[in-house]
Amino acid sequence: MTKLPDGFLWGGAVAAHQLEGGWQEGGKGVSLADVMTAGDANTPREITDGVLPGKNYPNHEAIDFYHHYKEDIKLFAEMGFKAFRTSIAWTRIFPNGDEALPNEEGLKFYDDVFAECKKYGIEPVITLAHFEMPWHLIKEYGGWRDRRLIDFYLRFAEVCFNRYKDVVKYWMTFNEIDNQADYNRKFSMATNSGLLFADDSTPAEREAAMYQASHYELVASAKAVRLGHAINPDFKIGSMINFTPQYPASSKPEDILMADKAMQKRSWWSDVQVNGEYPGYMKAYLRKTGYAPDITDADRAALAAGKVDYIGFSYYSSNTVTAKADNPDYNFDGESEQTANPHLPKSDWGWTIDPVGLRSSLNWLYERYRVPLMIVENGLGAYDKVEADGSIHDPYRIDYLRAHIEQMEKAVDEDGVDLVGYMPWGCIDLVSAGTGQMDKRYGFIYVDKNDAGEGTLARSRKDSFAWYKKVIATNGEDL
Ligand code: P53
Repeated sequence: MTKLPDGFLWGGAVAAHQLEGGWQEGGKGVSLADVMTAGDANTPREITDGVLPGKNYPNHEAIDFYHHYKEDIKLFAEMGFKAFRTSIAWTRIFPNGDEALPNEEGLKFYDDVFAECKKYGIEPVITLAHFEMPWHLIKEYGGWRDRRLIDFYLRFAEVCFNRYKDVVKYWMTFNEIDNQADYNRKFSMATNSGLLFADDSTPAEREAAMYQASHYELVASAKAVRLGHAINPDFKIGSMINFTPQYPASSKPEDILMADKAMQKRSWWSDVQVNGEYPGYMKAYLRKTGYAPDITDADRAALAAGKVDYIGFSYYSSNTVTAKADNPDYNFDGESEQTANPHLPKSDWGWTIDPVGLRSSLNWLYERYRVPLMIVENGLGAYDKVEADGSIHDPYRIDYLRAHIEQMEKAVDEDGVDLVGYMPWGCIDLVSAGTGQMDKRYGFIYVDKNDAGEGTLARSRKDSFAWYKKVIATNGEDL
């Protein structure tokens, strides 16, 4: 018997805007991702006011999965994928977001993608909103500041649930809904919630807007869960969070409390999605800060009636925090309390590498929520070198994934965690969400395109391709 259950969903994960390209094909509308420029490890991406001449928008073409999906899914099948996580670009289905009727050509594209998966017995795992809401909803409504977004989102969800009810079973409502805990990072506020702020906005303004937007998203998510179950009772509809454990920097009680408070600041979204109500600590926080988002009794009833079936989460790294004298309330803003962890190496982009943290995370999540878990992102962004003969040796990627899979298996085998699947991020090279780079690569499959946008888009197998194929074939026994 293997350490992992039969039917374990080995696969890989991507998101529509980061690989599809075809930004103006098939009647697609302009999305937030279409107005995000390329940055790099030190330069943040810019969100421009519409598509401006002379700017580099890497998601417009991405890796052109729109025209290469058959070839790419065939390669996933060659590795033995049982599952493929992608998202549905909202703007292919509702180009502006507030139309009454969907765009048939957009729906047809995903019919074709999912049929291609099914041909190889690959289960599609689908995120509805992954960092790419219609630009029109941001310009005209201010994004998720506006309660009307709930109904626009539900229309989108309903159309997708009905159209794909016989081919898609696993759904997630919003990608990394907890990322907006970072309300000082303009980028997360835009990608999560379509919130744009003036340069002179204050942290309190941003945080208040974030709680309002998050609340509407949580109501939309809960209503989508209910709607989905009514359309097909076999659907499994999950939340999706970016799980980044917050460690105390020392055994000092104040540091431990700071770490607990930091965890709360990131965990309240999944608390609401799993338990159907706001946790006590968040009610207290909103009361004390006076942010007072618009929350109605009907909203509370909707939250209670739409609990998720499972938790999908990404895991890349851990953070470490320290209590500070000038922060007596232990208020975590995502940045100020962070400190280096001397025990952990870092990636070229400064992300800590912490495989044991994945085992702790699986335990923490399962103890707290007692619902099935799915790892829907994990991986190492790295520079790859193509050798003269075209081969790509990526032992660093294999080492990272092996170490994480080892810990994942211990969590299942020794700790009894109910884990459904493992879908490492960027199974084929794609545009980085955070930096817009192509050269921050995660893939088992190399794509010939660089940060400047040059390249043939040809696909080739890295060393990690054969390695992952063997891992899947042995259900994780031969690492
Ligand atoms: P990139 C920040 C921190 C952790 C995960 O990230 C994040 C982000 C957003 O940048 O996003 C997730 O491409 C996300 C994917 C993203 C992936 O992690 O910045 O769900 O869309 O590509 C990796 O290296």
